[in-house]
Amino acid sequence: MSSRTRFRTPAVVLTALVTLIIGVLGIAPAQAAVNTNPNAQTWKVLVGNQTPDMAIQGMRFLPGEIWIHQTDSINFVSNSAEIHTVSYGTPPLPPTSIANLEADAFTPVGGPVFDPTAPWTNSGILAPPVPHAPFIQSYQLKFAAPGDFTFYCLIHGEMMNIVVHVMNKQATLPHKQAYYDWQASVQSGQIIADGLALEAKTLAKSSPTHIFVGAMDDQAMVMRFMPSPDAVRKGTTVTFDMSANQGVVPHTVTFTDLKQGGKLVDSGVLLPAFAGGPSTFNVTFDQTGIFHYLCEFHDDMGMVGQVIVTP
Ligand SMILES: [Cu+2]
Repeated sequence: MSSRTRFRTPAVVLTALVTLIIGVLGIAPAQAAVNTNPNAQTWKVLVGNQTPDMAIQGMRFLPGEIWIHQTDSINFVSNSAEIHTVSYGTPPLPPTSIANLEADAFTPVGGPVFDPTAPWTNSGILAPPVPHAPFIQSYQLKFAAPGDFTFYCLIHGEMMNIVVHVMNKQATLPHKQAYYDWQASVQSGQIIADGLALEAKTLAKSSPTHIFVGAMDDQAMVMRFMPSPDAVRKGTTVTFDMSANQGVVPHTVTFTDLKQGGKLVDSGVLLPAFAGGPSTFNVTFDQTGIFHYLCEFHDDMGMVGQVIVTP
């Protein structure tokens, strides 16, 4: 929780106060105040994006490349329900197990000023507020020295990266914030279109006995069971399949009202085969009814399904 407090700098409040005081005193917008600290700009970068129903999750920093002055700050703002980090240094690879995820991604490392000589800088988990979870909604980092630095998301790997070009104070920057905002909205649309195409492609490959558990390419994830709802005859075996995920993501198939052998049917954690699996889960429906299941990691994004079993 300390990280959450630490990165919530009072800069915005101070700026508001200064504006208010200037307003009260009737002083013209003070150039002098600007000149005393000409590089105190805070840039905004969105982390991830999503459709309103959360089915499509984008895995990009928006923008993915930014030019700032030294002593500027970047405020990385969570923009999706999927969790992300802002990370620099080693370990450079996405975690392949839940244990690694907790050890590396969840632990904030570093102070409010970026230190490129430190072995490892990490924001902790950026996500919407979740009760009792140590998630942060934004992460502000100040850049003291010039250089080119590539940050990435520890959860989604080096493909989700942002290159930060920190220029000296005299350099002319190529873009203003408005340009990055425009670029972010264009790219956000492209990522969502890609995710929707991936969902359609995955659905086209599916069948009543072959349900895909999510899908993922290099920039978008589909947080859905495809197809759902599904309908089969009693006695049918249905395979739940992780193979549409080209990146590491855990899902579960957890039934809430289908018991077999006295227990609710539950796949446990599924992973894509290249990440060690298990990547498939078979269920033989031996009773008629409507059975509901969910992914324990992503049900809050609407990753729930149902199977209708007829005689
Ligand atoms: Cu899931």
